[in-house]
Amino acid sequence: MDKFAQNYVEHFMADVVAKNPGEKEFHQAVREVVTSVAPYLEAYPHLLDLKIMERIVEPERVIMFRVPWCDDRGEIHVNRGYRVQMNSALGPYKGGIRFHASVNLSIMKFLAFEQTFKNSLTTLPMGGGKGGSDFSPRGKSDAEVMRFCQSFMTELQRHIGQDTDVPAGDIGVGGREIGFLFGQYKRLRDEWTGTLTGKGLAWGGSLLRPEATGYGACYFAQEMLATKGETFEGKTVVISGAGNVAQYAAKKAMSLGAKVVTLSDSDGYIYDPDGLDEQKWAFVMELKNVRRGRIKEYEAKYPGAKYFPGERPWKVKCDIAMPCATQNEIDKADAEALVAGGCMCVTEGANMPTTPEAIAVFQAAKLLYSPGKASNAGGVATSGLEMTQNSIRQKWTAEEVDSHLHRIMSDIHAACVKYGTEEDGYINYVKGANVAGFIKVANAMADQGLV
Ligand code: NDP
Ligand code: 2IT
Repeated sequence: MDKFAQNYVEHFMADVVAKNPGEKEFHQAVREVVTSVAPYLEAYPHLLDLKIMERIVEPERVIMFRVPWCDDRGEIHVNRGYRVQMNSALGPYKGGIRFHASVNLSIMKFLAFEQTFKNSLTTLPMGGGKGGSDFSPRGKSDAEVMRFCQSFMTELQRHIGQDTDVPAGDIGVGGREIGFLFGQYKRLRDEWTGTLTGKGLAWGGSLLRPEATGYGACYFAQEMLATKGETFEGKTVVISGAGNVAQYAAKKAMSLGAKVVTLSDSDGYIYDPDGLDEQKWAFVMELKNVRRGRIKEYEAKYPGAKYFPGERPWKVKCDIAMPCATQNEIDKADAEALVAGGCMCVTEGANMPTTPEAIAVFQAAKLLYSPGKASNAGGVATSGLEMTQNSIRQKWTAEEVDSHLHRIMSDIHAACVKYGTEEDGYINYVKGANVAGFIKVANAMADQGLV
């Protein structure tokens, strides 16, 4: 980076930090993007004059609201709900809803900010947004989750709509929660529209939406590997998480001939040296999605596997790592362990799972490394396809959706190569994704005047 870009980033970040005190995840996400785009801004100074960067980090609207609900014993609880409507330059706000005890404004803003560039990369007409609550579905009954979702939607419904803001799932929000949220939305608004995505197949959902994030991440990894003449065949894959993204990343990696040896949750990870197979995968699906159990139960069922409480899987030797749990789950020491273990490719299924120090380790070692906003975009892209199907009141086949998903992931890869290839030929996917995602949003904002 030249002197101008360096100065620009430091001044810009000083303002962002002063204006958004304590929002460390948001600062982290903004710093990464502004570092990537500063040289581009220097080359196109009209974007500096238009203060595009200053506008892009300021959400168009932040909604925070009380969510009171009653548990099965009659005790009253109060959680906080959020919707960050970040940027609508390219389309209606679009992005998931996260229910997790750790949710706060910083996490909502970082996710909405990332979503803006991710959605731009998909090439579909979607702006960026994110929502959620510090409600933890863990240990709650179905009835409690339903009452919470109904209370949450009772406020949220006045801020969303099929042409305004279209939420979907994220951590802690899957098919069950989308069902409860959609039911309450429909009841209050008396309209049947595609205002939420990730819906059930019988009531407006798209085939392959549940699979899309994990499958898309594998399609993206295939493109990355192909730049080195490699494939998934015979590779050992380490995956974190055991939720929606991890489940389908594992399934696709297996079907492409890889051996998936780990899964995890926030309590620990399992290592299965023989790798998952179809039967073990079906056990995980039932464990997580029906019984809502913990991944440690895998060890009791398959004694060849070992459970490591309180640890993350990154010390396990592998060829490919796919973090699919949460933000900042790979730190510098984890990254060093992966590099030392011979890992050649890190493809993010989660949002911002790798700390900046860990990214520096991967890039210094010239690993194939892709940021979530590029490699996990298959989920929101397929949400975009669900919106299209809802609008034209049609349903596409799985093959049709899959071919769109394949093309979109491959186009995102091509955009990363175009904007991220460095002089020595190394593909800097962080820079590529940030610049490619930014250009469209910035130009749209420039075209649309001072709003
Ligand atoms: P799920 O709720 O289905 O699964 C989340 C998994 O990650 C669980 O195994 C969970 O374990 C684990 N996890 C959650 N929080 C933490 C934490 N603080 N520390 C360690 N492990 C944790 O969520 P998804 O699979 O949908 O989402 C996973 C990631 O992928 C998130 O970063 C999300 O933003 C991202 N993503 C999701 C998309 C989607 O379509 N669903 C699209 C694009 C990105 P536990 O049960 O212990 O909490
Ligand atoms: O982070 C993400 O891209 C998601 N959670 C999916 C969002 C969506 O609208 O499908």
